[in-house]
Amino acid sequence: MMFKSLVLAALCSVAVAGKCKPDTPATTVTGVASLTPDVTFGANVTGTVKMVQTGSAPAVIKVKLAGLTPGLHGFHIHEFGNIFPDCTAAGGHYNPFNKTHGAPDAATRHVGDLGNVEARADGTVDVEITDTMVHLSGSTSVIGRSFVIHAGVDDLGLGGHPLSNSTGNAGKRAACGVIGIGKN
Ligand SMILES: [Cu+2]
Ligand SMILES: [Zn+2]
Repeated sequence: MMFKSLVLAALCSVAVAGKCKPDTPATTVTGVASLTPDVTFGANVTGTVKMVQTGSAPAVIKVKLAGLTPGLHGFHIHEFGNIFPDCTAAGGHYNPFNKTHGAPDAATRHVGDLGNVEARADGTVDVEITDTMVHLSGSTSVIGRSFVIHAGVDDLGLGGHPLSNSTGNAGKRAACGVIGIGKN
C-alpha cells in the first residue's frame, strides 16, 4: 500500500494533469435517528437507530427500541423527513425505484423495506441489520428521511391483504424519527 502510493506519487509528478488519481479511501457516512412515540397512537415507544456505511459496502443499521409489545413489528424507512403532527407525515415506504412492497431479502422490494424486528418479552429490541439497498450517500440516500416502527407485523407482501403489496399491512405507526447525519 505504502509502496503503491509512493509509486503513484512518483508517476503523478510526471503525469499529464487529470490522468493521475491517487488512491482515496472510501468515505464513511453515519446516520442517526431518535424515535419518539406517535402522539396519535399513544404508546410510549422510543428508540435510537445508528447507521454506518463505508463506500458501497452494505449499510449497518443498529436498532435499539423500547416500549413495544413482544413479538414482530414492521420496521421501515419512510419517504419524508417529517413527523409532525404525527408519524403519518413521513409518507409511504421510501421507494425511489417504484417497486412493490417486499421482504428485505426479496428481489422486488422498496428501498425502505427492512422487514420486521422482534421485541423481547420486556418490549425491547436490540438488533443489527445489514442491508445492501439502503444507502447513506448518492441520489437515493436515506439521510433526511424517517424510520417508522409499526404496531403490527409486516407480512412482507405475502399476506394477501389489500395493503400487503404497499405496506405489508403492518398496522399503525407506533414511533418514528427523522434520519440525520451522525458523527463518524
Ligand atoms: Cu412503515
Ligand atoms: Zn415497503
